[in-house]
Amino acid sequence: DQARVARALLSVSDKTGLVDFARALSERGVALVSTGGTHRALSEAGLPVTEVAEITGFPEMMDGRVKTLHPAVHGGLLAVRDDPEHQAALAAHGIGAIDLLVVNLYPFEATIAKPCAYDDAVENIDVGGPAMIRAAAKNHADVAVVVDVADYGAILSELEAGNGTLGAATRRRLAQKAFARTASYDSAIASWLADHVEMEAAPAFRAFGGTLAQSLRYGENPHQSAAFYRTPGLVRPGVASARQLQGKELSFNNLNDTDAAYECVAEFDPARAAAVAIIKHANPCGVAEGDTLAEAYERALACDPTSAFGGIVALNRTLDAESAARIVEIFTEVIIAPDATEEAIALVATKKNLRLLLTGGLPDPRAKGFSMRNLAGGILVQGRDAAVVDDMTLKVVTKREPTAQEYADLRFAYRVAKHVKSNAIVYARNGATVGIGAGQMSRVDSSRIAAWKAAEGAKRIGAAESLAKGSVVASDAFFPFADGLIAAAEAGATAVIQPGGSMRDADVIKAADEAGLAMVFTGHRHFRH
Ligand code: 93A
Repeated sequence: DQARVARALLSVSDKTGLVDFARALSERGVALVSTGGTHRALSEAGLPVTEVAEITGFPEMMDGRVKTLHPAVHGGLLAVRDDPEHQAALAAHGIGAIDLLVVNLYPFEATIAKPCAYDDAVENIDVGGPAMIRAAAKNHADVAVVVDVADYGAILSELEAGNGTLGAATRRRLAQKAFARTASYDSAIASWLADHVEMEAAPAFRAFGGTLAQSLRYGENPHQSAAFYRTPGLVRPGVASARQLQGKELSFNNLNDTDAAYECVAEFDPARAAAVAIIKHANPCGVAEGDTLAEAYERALACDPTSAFGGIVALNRTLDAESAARIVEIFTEVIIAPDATEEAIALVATKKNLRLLLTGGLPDPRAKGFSMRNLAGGILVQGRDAAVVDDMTLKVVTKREPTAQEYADLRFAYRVAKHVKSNAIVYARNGATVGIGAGQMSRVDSSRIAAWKAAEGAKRIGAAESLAKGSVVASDAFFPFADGLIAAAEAGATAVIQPGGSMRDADVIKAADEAGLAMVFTGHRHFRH
């Protein structure tokens, strides 16, 4: 599937390697056509070259804004070689086919990289170049398009080897590169413009391919603009696919927190137990399992009822009347569940502002996917944290092995810890969190906060001992020193789950043995920043 290159159109801003490339083409017998500046460079080098104005019958006009935007150019690029009608049109209008297009665009990115006037940036938006690139790339069945100076050498070698022809695979690869180039060019323009307009939302993401789901009134704070985009080809059930049955419009923070809540509760297999996660500021303030959702909610709420006020409640089973009745008793922003009974829906309806989101299913915690966040001048992309404790081999490192109940609680606590901002420390007992320490810069501080929460919980219910007594503790990353672990033992934990892998693991294991703790290593860290 070779295509002969008889005629080439060259129109380049960056003239690096141009003359050598064009000379080699010319020596192969390829006829050359080019735009003003490119034409000048080639004729000065003594190469035979036709000016594009000669072909279009129009001079380049309006400061070069209109030079190649003409049927004589686009017809030559888009005509299908084995379509008789297309060939007849070429003949009827005296248009010559173009087999090779060589274009690099006005240097928009380089222009805005330096301080520049607004109008200079605008003038450096190439219109005719991308139009030609897209036309040639669309017609890659017949046409080759080169957008990168670095490809000149390879093209010449292939023409040499192919006796003046280029292969179909090469033309397709070049077309892919061409569309990638025009896409990144346009997103550079859109991002630059975003800095010059009051945006409803970041256009960079629009360029990435998201579809606008909701214009938000504001972002994390009222002075920030915001929007919510759906990822194309969405398959994960969750906030983005949810049906909102009632309540006020969701805000940026609601959406963010609801996502955190649902991803967290999705770690708990609904076939094993009912589970509820209550989230505040993207951190769980109580997670629990139970025989029923109402029981799970009660136990999750008990962990930290103060923080749960104004929180998001996520459930792993169909919301029933019993649990709905309990949830509406305190101020809650959002309820999210796979489904809800008619009775539950009616109960939630008594709270006009409370949002109820139904998703039809739980997201798979093992799903691959990716997550993104932006930083100044770029975007960080990573695979989801799809590691699940049930798939991990738990290595007992202490003299004592956890009991069956401790094992169950260790796994429970580790599932929660995955969804707590680092440094994360989670105390859990009988399938419910009793103290969560989140987002501290020091692990020992997170341990202290979690232990303090457990002690507060005991005071609240008039218990003599901290709720951490007889609990297990999970840490999202290894204990770098024995101190955090000793703090956990003092708080009353009897077993520990953590990734392991510290230089001082031996010290930490020794401290655990001395305190009579059972400890397991997972080999998987769950940082979440
Ligand atoms: O101003 S344009 O958008 N209008 C056009 O019709 C057009 N055709 C080619 N810019 C256009 N070009 C661009 O001119 C090419 O993409 C290339 O970057 C540049 C080459 O101009 P010259 O050959 O005059 O140096």
